[in-house]
Amino acid sequence: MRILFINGPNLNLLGRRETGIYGRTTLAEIKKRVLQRARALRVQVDFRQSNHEGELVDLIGAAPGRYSAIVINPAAYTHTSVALRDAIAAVGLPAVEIHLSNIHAREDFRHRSLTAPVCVGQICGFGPLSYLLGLEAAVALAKNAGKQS
Ligand code: CA2
Repeated sequence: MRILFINGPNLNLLGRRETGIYGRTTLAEIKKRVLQRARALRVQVDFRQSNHEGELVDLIGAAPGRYSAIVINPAAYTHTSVALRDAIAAVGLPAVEIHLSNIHAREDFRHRSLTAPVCVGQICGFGPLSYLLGLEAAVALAKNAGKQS
């Protein structure tokens, strides 16, 4: 089983700026933790980040047949991107939306997610743990989808 992790714009800056909101853990460290947990679960993970909306759309579009589920932190595109929403809806793979911060406890413009309605669910507010919870959810969803097909 292969799970695709997708990270949106500016998440490459994690751990270096805005540490009051996002903490001191870098994306490389989060990736390490996710891959470690994936090994224990005996699943493969590809972990990607891009600052470009079109690249994120392409990653999602290329996922069917290669991955069983998607875990996505669309970052700022969560709140703006019809293109990402349409891409997730189009591929028909189970997707889990994750966020480090609790977007519902922040500015009003972060309360709305365009992408969450086309995901199975959303995990937010747990810091780097959101990624590990996202992995657990994706593995469970992929196993379940396998049983039905
Ligand atoms: O809490 C999350 O995971 C977010 O997806 C992070 C996004 C934000 O736009 C969403 O509303 C919630 C921001 C990612 C950029 O992270 C930075 C890290 C360090 C310095 C600047 C930005």
